[in-house]
Amino acid sequence: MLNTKKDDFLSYLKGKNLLITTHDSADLDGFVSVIVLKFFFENFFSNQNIYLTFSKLSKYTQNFVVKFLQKFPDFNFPSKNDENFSDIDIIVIVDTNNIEQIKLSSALNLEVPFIFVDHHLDLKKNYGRNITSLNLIFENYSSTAEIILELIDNYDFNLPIPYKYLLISAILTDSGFLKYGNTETIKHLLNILQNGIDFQDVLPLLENETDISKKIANIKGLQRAKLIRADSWLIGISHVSSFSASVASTLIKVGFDVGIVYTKEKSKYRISARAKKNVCLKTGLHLGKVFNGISNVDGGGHDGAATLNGENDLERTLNEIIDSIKRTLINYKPL
Ligand SMILES: [Mn+2]
Repeated sequence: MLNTKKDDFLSYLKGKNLLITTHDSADLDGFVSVIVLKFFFENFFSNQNIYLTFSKLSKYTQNFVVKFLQKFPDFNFPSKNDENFSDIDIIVIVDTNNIEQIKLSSALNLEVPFIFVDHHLDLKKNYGRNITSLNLIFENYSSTAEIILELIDNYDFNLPIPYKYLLISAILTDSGFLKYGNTETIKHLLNILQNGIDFQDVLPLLENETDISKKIANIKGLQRAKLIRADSWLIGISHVSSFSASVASTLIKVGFDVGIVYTKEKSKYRISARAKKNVCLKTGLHLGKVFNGISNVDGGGHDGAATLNGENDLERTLNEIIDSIKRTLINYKPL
């Protein structure tokens, strides 16, 4: 990240009252990015209010918070959301660049500008109030936490140990424990870890006891899976009533190259897809771009993971997705 970019970002925010938030059902990366950014701003700036707010935390994040507090009982997570937004000058939105994923009507109704700090595909949507020149959107980072870490690192800022645990946890989960990471991800981890944190101490915080409803969703999703074969590629389609992302990952684990799973409630539906990393690298498949290219829906994501929300027309959308994925896979000619 260019230093001038960081300097511009911070000098714009200096002296302004800020609200930091993230996408709905905040995952660990979104949650941690908000917490660490608030801590940094509070120490870096003076005489300005720094608020944060969440619409909802994901179940995984909630479980993490419980375990984290057993390890650091004195750590002060914000006990409740800041709700008085009357003096906010600007909103910093982390871990998404899609306003549709923010479920905070009271904050969004404020007529104030906002800036994105994110590592997802830059949707380049033209939101009138987004100061695009100040956005820190870098698709080559495997987590937003790494962008925040680099920002902080520049200013010789000493982060207390619990905050380091938070950042490591976010980087590990968002990079799929490095499966989706790169050399920079490892450098970022090394950077935090070398100051006296034992890697093995972090891992227990990230263990996930799968609850029974998720297990059942995974099993039912597998039972209902339909196989579509395109050349030597295997695409799996299934449906569940919740946990579609987890089920899509499960499809990949059992042998599908691409897993597509939908949930439907009345006319509204949600589609999650996962693809094997090596399939994306080989064929150029980018699920985020596929989803973003479907008309009349709201979708996006990464090459190997994407989500879409739509209304009516589930069949049409599914067919469009399958056709687009098939086309990319079939066009691939091994050297
Ligand atoms: Mn993220």
